[in-house]
Parts: sequence; C-alpha cells; structure tokens
Amino acid sequence: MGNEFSLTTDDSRFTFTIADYLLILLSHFIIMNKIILITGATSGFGKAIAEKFAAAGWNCIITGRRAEKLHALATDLQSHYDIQVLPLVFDVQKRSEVFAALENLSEDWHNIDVLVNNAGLALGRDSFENANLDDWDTMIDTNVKGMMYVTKAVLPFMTKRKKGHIINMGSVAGKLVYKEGNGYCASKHAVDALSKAMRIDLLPHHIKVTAIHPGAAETEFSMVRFKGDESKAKQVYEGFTPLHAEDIADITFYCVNLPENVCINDLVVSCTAQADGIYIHK
Ligand code: NDP
Ligand code: 8X3
Repeated sequence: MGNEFSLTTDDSRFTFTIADYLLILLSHFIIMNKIILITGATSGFGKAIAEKFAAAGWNCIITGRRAEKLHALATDLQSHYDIQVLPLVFDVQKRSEVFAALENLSEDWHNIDVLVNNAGLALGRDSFENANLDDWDTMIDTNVKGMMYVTKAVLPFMTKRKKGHIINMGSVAGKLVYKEGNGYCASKHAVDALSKAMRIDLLPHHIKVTAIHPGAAETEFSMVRFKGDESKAKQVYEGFTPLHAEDIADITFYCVNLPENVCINDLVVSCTAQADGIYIHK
C-alpha cells in the first residue's frame, strides 16, 4: 500500500500508485519527443499531416521546394503548439540536395520515428502518343526516384534504432491504370511495388511500411496536373464530394498510432462516390 493513493476510496479502478503516475508522465514525454518527417508539406496532404501530428505534440521535419510556404507553416505550427519544427527546403528529384539535407541533420533530429513519403505530382492527362517527355521525366524523378532517395537517406537513422515507420503515398492510380494516365499511373504502380519491396527487406530491422492509396482529393494536385488551368482543375471535383486533405491526415495518424505489433500494410481509400481509379458517381 505504501505509495498508493486513490481518487475515490471505495473504487479500486481509480487507485494509482506513484509509479503509475510516473509512467503516465514518462509516456507524455516520450510522445512529446517523437519525430515525424513529411515530404511535400507546403500544401495538400503533407501540410494537413504536419498540422495533425503537430497538434498531437510531435516534432516535425517538413520539406518542400517553396521556401516561403514551408517557413510560414513552420512558424504557424510552432506558434500554436509546444513543439519543434525543422523546415528543410530541397527538391526530392535532386539526389545531392536530398542527401546534403538529411545526412547533415543535427543529432537532435536523428531519431526519426515516422517518414511520410508524400511529395509527388501528376503532370498532364494525355494519350500515350501525345504525352510530354519532360512530364514523364518529372513524374518518375519525383514520385519514384525522389521517394527512393529520401528513404535511403533516412533509413540509417531507423535501422540504427531498429525501429521506424515509413508511410508511402501511393494512389488509386497505382492499383489500376486509367485512360491517359500513363506516366502518372506507372509512377504510382512503382510506389506500390517499392512499398512491397521495402516491407520485405526491412523486416529484420522492425520497420513498418504502410502504403496509403487515396482516390480523388481536392488539393493543389489538379492545378499542378493541369499546369495552372483553374477551370480544368475544378472540373475534376464537380458533381461529387471528394476526399479532403484532413481525411488523409486522420488516416495517417491512425496508421501510425497502432500498437507496436500491428501494421496496416496497404490501404486504399476513396470518397464514397468513387469505386476505383475509373468509376466516380457524379
Ligand atoms: P499538392 O500539389 O497539394 O502537394 C504536393 C506536395 O508535393 C507539395 O507540398 C509540393 O511542394 C511537393 N512536391 C512536389 N514536387 C516536389 C519536388 N520535386 N520536391 C519536393 N517536394 C515536391 O498535392 P497532394 O497533397 O494532393 O499530393 C500529395 C501526394 O498524394 C502526391 O504524391 C500525390 O501523387 C498523391 N495523391 C494525391 C491525390 C489527390 O487526388 N490529391 C490522390 C492520390 C494520391 P513544393 O511544390 O513546395 O515542392
Ligand atoms: C490522384 C488520384 O485519380 O487523379 O492520384 O489518379 S487520380
């Protein structure tokens, strides 16, 4: 009985020892110290994921090419939540930039618990014979090679601790090919394949790998795909309610907060009006 006290004297469920309280306090600090690295945090899913985890007390490494947006988000998160934020500006396509940024992380940031490979884009919707070669290069370099570079640069921090969780942002376009989706669908099929490859190879290191494959979500995605053509971008989401970036942030948070022995490997998620990469009820 020594160090025991209770909130109500006649209910044993509410009896806590000082050790229990110390454990709760300790777990609070363990959560406070957790670190998530999110690529592509200047808009859309990445930004929503950063906001979700920051609100839960996670320290965040956020990345993207648009320095101004990235620094604005860092300032915003730090002013709202009692956390640390490290903004890193680099282009995931550029191998030297990726490794320079991540290999030179100060020791405080080495214990990355979660990596979200989210940076990515689609460019164009053209028939194979009309597709633009530069668009193909950019999609493959960003969605596939960029994801591989970032993962390779972060992995030493995880393998050293024999712990970590990698979340790869795939797409319904990585599960099924649709008309005029050639280069983008290929890049997301590669994300699907690489997620499976990572999951197998990283088993001995106790690293979880989750691939999330969203359907249509209204972010900057279609503005980028249609190169600033607002009416084409808007048309994509007309006649149905698409996913919101916050939906993907909530799902990511759920996947990350499962018990140590549980891993969601592969998760396809769409709005209720969408069946797959092709069928949307409008
Ligand atoms: P957004 O366009 O809103 O966000 C894309 C993010 O990726 C931005 O932060 C952008 O930052 C970053 N990014 C793009 N290229 C690079 C690069 N070369 N280097 C570094 N960062 C880069 O789109 P979403 O949030 O919708 O997309 C996020 C991910 O989700 C992508 O991989 C996309 O393919 C995928 N996805 C999207 C769906 C949708 O319908 N919206 C559905 C399924 C999957 P910056 O420009 O500052 O570099
Ligand atoms: C984005 C969803 O359907 O435009 O990956 O490919 S879709």
